Amino acid sequence: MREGTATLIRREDYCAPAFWIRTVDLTFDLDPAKTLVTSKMQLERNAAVAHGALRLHGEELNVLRVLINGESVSFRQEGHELIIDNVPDADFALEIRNTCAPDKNTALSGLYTSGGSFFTQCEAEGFRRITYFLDRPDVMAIYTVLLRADKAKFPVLLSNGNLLDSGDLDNGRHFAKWHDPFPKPSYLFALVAGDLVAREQRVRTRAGKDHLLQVFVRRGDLEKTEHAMNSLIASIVWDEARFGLPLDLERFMVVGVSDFNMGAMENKGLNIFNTSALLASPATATDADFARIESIVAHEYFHNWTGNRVTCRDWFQLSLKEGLTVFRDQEFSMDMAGGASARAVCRIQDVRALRASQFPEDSGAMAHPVRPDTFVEINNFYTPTVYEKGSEVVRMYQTLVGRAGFEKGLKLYFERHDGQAVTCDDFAAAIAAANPGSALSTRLDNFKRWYSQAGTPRVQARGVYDAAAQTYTLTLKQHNPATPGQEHKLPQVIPVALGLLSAEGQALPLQLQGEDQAAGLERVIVLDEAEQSFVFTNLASQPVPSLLRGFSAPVVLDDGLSDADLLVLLQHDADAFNRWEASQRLALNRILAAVRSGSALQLDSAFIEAMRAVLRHPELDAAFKDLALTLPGEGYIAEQLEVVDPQAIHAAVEAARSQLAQALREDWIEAFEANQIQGGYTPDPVSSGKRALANLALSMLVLDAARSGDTVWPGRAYQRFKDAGNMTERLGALSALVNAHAELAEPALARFHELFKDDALVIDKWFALQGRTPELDGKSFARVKQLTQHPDFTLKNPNRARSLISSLCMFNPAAFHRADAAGYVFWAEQVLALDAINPQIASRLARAMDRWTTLAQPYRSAALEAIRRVAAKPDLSSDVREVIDRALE
Ligand code: 0A1
Ligand code: ZN
Repeated sequence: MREGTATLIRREDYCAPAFWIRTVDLTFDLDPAKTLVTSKMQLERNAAVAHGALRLHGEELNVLRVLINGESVSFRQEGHELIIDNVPDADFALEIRNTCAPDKNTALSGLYTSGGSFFTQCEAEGFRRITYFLDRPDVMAIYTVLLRADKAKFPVLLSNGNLLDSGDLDNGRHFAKWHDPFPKPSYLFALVAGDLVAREQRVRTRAGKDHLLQVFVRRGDLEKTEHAMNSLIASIVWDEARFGLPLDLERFMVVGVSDFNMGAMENKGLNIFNTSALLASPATATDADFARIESIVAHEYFHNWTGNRVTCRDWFQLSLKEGLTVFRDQEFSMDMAGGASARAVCRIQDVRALRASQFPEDSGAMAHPVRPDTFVEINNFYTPTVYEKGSEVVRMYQTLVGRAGFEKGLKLYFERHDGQAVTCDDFAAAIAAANPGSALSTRLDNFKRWYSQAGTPRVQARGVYDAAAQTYTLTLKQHNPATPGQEHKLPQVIPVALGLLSAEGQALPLQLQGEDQAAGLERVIVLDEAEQSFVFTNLASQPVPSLLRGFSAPVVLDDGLSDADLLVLLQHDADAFNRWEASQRLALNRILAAVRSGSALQLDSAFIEAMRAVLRHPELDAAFKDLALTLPGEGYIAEQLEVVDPQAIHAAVEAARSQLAQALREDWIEAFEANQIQGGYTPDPVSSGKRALANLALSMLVLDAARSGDTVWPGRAYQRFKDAGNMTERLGALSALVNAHAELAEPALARFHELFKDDALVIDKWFALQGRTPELDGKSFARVKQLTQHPDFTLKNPNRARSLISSLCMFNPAAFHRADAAGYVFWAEQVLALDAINPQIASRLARAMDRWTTLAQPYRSAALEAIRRVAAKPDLSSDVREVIDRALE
């Protein structure tokens, strides 16, 4: 969509559609240059809505004919609408014939080609780029799809549902006819046509039904699909066991494509995946890739119920399906991880991701509620707020009604709404109705502010111990800072899971004033006013509070704890999340103090010894040690500051890393040696935790070598890089060399490229590593600029564009925010270049400037100039225009 047609869409303006489309018969004569689409629909006027014209959506289409009940009718085209004024009152048949140009579709929305095959992406509004339609999620129809194509070039023809028929046609063409028995919105339509091969597996579900599972990929990639297939089977088993939700189709297909805007898409029975979220082998994918694939395969599969069987009434309700489905995939990953410690590691990783991406969003120019009130371009709202914060909101329902209560609530939700397009309010009502009298149901209106108020609430906690009365009074206050368009916020419902520890680290029984006895060692208190006090009794000494355990609400907590308190928590807290949190707070306090005072960071021995104790701890898992010893990210540190100087933050973090590297050198050596894995590769949590810690240790040792002049560890890293039996260790060793700017980095990078030059996903890692290399004297930035000229680089492939450009602009603050503004100039150029190819990808890159108003000078003025340069381009896409306008508001 280009300028001039961009309008602000408001949630409060929702109107039911004037027509329903009950069935759609689509015929595709597939040709990359010009595909012919014939759509035969059965329509019915919505009796609840006044008479009016039929207005269909369409973009970049060439209409050939329009028939109603077999007769040609006159129609008008206005902007992106095709309008038919004279429509019968009774039900009628509408036939539209049009063409589209898949080969020219670089936006990757609608029908497009990639690697010589056809794919579709219809969420959110891509179907209107295929044919004219009421392309909105509350219009649900039953689809029958006939595909016709050249048999030699496109031997595999897929669409949603069940295969009815297939066979040969004249002129070397063939056909396949598919029927999906479930009514669905157009955003869940999909087709795939190409030269693909499949891994197949038959499974039997609890009800005794047999199903065929297929994972389609390009020839040569088949051996990289085993992990995805296993993940799919595990997802099917889990959803039946945990929520009683079975697979409802005879056939469930998954397809990989290398040009894709997002991770994957949940089209009914035909999920389409970015190959980066599907393909894995030990030699080419890291532990993190294996984990990501498992979670995305699960996510898309889980959408079959939360998204497809029950869908969204309108796009403002996006978090209804996304927040809930992220919650479900996070729960799945935790259950798959196994024991308490591995579950905690999953939780820590999820929270770290939330803080790195959603917290900045919530305090930046694009801040929006989980259920937004307005948008220009819905594609701009597939955000960490809608997804990850949305998942935290669903998690709070579970915390407030309990696990069993949440399962009951979900059951009622499906009983009430299966087959419907509904709202976040409907979801809240179902969970509350299934749990009358619960902590949720008694405060439902207040709880729903999580959907309507943007911003991350700040919670301040202060405790006062009264030795004479043996009471501890915990006072909690909440405040949600202003966000664009929302000056004043009301208090929200904040469940605070907590425990109290003695100074020696013992868990203390929790008895609130007025209670007859203690209610265990952990409990959830609910803050739902601006300020509340909770009095704990029967405490013989001043306790150390462990608050917000497991990150029980998506808030920023100021608990005012001293270093001594944090050290107690780090050593003794029964909640592994809060042990990790203590490690991060200890580090953060020191880094912030240095940045705020403008002085060089000097780590104290208390901190170093605490870190040493974690590293040497005989019982803690390697995965936990890795997370506790990894310093907070530079973006997260920036979030804590009112005025952000990215260079000062970078300098403090680098100083902390190099001092930790030096002070713990012997311990790093021991950790490295102790966490070697013999035997074959498996991506299980224990092995991947060990590899993560060994990689961290190696990076510290190579970093310290850069200081001391030692050549042994860079040499060992290079050797490990060469000999590694899996990508996690190979990339770990390569990163250690590259990030430390070691001399051996160059030959290692060259060798890596040579080894993997034919594997696009691995070459993406090669670009990303260089895009994210910590800055040293401008070298990292210069390298990225140079790499844009590399023969393997292209902006046309989203994975490749992200691997280099987003790595620099979004994940490498010290290389990006330069005093000479060259980073911002580069950003503006790339946003504009990308916008001409793929507005969705351009718009995501545009968001690198979301937080420009918090930058210190000279960055702030230079950033503004670059944003204005982009804004001055007359024909920006509405995607980029919305982001840029918001940045300038
Ligand atoms: N619904 C998918 C994500 C998705 C959204 C939009 C897309 O194109 C604009 C593609 C995929 C999911 O949550 O997995
Ligand atoms: Zn999703």
